[in-house]
Amino acid sequence: MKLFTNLGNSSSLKVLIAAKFAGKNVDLEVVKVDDERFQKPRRLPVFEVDTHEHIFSTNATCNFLLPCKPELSADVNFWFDWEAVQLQPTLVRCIGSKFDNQQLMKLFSVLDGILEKQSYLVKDNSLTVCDISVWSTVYPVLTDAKISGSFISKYKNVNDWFQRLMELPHFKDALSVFNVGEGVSCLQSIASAGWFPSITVQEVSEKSPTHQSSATSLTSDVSGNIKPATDAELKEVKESWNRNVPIKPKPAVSPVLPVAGERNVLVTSALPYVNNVPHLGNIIGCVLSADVFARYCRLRNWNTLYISGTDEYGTATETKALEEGLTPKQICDKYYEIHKAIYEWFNIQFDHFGRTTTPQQTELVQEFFNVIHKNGYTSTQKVEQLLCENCDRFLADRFVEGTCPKCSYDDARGDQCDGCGHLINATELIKPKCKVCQSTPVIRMSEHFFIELPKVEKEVESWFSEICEGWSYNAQVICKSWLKEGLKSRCITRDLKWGIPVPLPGFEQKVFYVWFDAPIGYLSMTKCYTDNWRSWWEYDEQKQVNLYQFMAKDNVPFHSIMFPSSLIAAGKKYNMVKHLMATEYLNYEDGKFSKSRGIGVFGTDAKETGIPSDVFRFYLLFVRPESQDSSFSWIDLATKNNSELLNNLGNFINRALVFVEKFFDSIVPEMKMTQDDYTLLVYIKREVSEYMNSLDRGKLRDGIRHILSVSRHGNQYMQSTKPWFLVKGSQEDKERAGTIVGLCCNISCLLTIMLKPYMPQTVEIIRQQLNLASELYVLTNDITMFIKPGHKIGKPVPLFTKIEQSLVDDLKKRFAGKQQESDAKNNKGSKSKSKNTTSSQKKQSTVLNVVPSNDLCIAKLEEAIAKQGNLIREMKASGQTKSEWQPHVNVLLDMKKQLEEMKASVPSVSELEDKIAKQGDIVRQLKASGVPRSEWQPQVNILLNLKKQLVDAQQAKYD
Ligand code: B3M
Ligand code: B3M
Ligand code: ZN
Repeated sequence: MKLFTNLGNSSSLKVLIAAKFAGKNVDLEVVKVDDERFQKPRRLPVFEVDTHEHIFSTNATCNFLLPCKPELSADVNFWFDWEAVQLQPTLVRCIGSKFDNQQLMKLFSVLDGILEKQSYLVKDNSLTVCDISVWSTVYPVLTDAKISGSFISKYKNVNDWFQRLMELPHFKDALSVFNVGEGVSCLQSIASAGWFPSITVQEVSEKSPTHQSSATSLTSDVSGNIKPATDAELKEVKESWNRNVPIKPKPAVSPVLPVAGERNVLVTSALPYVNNVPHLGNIIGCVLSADVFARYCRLRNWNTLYISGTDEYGTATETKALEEGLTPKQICDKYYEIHKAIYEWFNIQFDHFGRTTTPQQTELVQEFFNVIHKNGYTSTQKVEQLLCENCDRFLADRFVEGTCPKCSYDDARGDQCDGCGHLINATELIKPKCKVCQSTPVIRMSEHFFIELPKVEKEVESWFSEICEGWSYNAQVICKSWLKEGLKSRCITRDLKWGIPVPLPGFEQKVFYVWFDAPIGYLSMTKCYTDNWRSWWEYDEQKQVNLYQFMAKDNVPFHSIMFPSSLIAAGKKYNMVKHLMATEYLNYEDGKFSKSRGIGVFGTDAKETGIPSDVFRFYLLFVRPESQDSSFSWIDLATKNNSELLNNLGNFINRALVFVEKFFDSIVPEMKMTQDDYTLLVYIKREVSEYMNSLDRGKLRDGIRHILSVSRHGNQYMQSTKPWFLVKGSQEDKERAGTIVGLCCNISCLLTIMLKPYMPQTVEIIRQQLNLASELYVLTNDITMFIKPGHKIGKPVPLFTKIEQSLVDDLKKRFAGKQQESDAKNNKGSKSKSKNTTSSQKKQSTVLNVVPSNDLCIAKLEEAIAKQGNLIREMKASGQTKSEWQPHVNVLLDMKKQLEEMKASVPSVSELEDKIAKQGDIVRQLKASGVPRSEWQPQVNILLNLKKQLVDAQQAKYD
């Protein structure tokens, strides 16, 4: 018997200690992690039994070397599972971050509680093999000079037990045979050897009320133990396994149309603005989430239509066109293709991906406006605006510059002065100039259309209260806050060129505000897809349509208030949004995605990383900011890939198929199911039900966790039944092995079906390996035999590749920001002669780059901006030339951009609600303690300020 391990891998201690106790001789060979012999799958330690069979699970090895008394085996197995599924993965996830996180604390408290009552983990009060396992796993933490202190003081019982065992001769012997060193670097060795088992479902604690039916309720009790299978459950799976046949999906039709008496689902994703390359946060916020959901609907055999496209009109497009020296139309054409290519790479399966710059859109928008106008839901008002007679256009704020009325800075923009920071009104600028042609604009009154939201308020309110239950929690909160404030009339026209013309005499020069036209894009794009588009959008008692709209939360007011108002004002009964699914924001590493600073991964970059799009899809869905902000991190992506995809899911499927290939000539063997096998099916069926429950409610990230739980059950089943031993045994044993692997093939097929919404390319690969027809099967709540004995499978090949630390380091660097480049750009205009300026500039920017974005950071940045403004004023006052102060102005502009971006990321609603609750407590306590007003008033001010921020956060960026 021999143990292969890499250096410092403390998981190997388990095996060595168990061997010492068992008095068995185990040879040790220390190998490199990339040793050829241990790449399929890549993991260490590996235990080689005399028969040249390998055992990958260290717990299984321990059990093999030192079996426990049968009456203790249930308890011992509990701890083995706890160690492998909870403790070990949690620890590995702490690498590179904090060890005092909640999850780990929870686990240590459990351990401490047990060891307070008894001297060893199992009640029997003698050392068992699971003590050895857990001891080895906590070893890196409790021997770490830096972190053990806080653990020892908090978990005294754990530490006492740990030290007591450490003194035992067998423990000492093992440590002297294999010196792993001390501290958390051992965890690094474990992680680098690919051996970190999977993560539990329980890690997500969600706050929103719709989440209270927690992901684990059906499958496990409060402490995470699996609930035993009931007789009723067993009976049910037995019947469906033996009797039911899997259902084929209905053939794809085009165009898809709603059918009377069937479930019809219309899915939309917010229409991405055409003038930018979307980043991963944008992608998960809309098109990818909607895609996963639409794929799920198709998997259920529902009539599903998924519509999206680019949002192309508005000032932002005009600005971009000026920037790139192209026409707005050229910009749209160029970026439409960029968007399309990105979504193709991500395998977003739209039924139609359209654009808002189509004749169909113009016609529909004008028609809508005419009806709304005719029905009396509009009004007009005159507003003052700057007109450039030379360019023949009204100037949006960002198209004007001039001298600031406050500080006389002469490069002020129409909305804000970069010299003093004051917000200004474009019409107040001294010597205003058209940014395009430099001529002086004149002030003109311009008449605009408003939509009279107060007139539809009651209807919106009653509609909302009827259907809001199916909305994501944040969407409900945002919509409620708008209704509470009361709806006001909103301007729906603009003095722009790039938009849909207002079809009324006297308004020929005006276009519709982009947010008035964009949502109508959903309808016009459907119209481009089918002439029968009305059957999707107009209410029909017989053909009910469920409309699901996916978006980031800043789009909620437009979809929950503005667009429904337009539809109501248009008088016909339309299918209005039934499920508004809004995400929070995705951050990049510790900060925000930022185009201007080149931070983060943008759609076009993803391809270049060499990581398959399915892995991006999987990870983005895994961290989908469903009820709070979350972040994309490379190390986390690598960990999830290596532990969940490779070691859990991929490993299970690959083992099952390789086994059929190797021992059964690639023919799925006969299955003689036992009670144990049906019990496994009960556990799996529960996960399938929960998966469907989650996805029905748009909880896409929970869905993934249930898939991973299925393969985890599969792995545990294989691990405990050990077909690799059985297949070498008696005829009966061999038959048993056949049943086990036949069942595992069927579970692999089920997993493939469940994966369909998430990882389409991987599904295709597994399907070929299973040698099944391309349409696979529909997902139902029944566990059926998908693959019958006698079926010949294809060639199994590993599904996933390990992502190495070196790639992580590389990618982290690559997307950390192109500060240098942007510095170079800033300097371009100024031909700076002084090297000094450049380097101080660089320093400043780098410093700002690393400050995390939070309140403190905003304050600091504001301070820095004020300083920078003073510096520039001084330079100008002392008569320095433009080429001298221009670089500093560039820095100032850069800082302001950062500030804007930071402010745009105001804390999330839930964060603010927490803060407000805490601040309220402070105020109440102060008042109750009888201190004078001068002492509590400042705290009250903070509270009021927080409340204001809350309103802002809910309504941020909507104008
Ligand atoms: N283009 C905003 C965005 O991409 C906007 C959505 C329109 S949906 C009708 O965030
Ligand atoms: N953000 C526009 C405005 O008041 C506002 C509402 C959109 S109306 C569809 O100028
Ligand atoms: Zn002009």
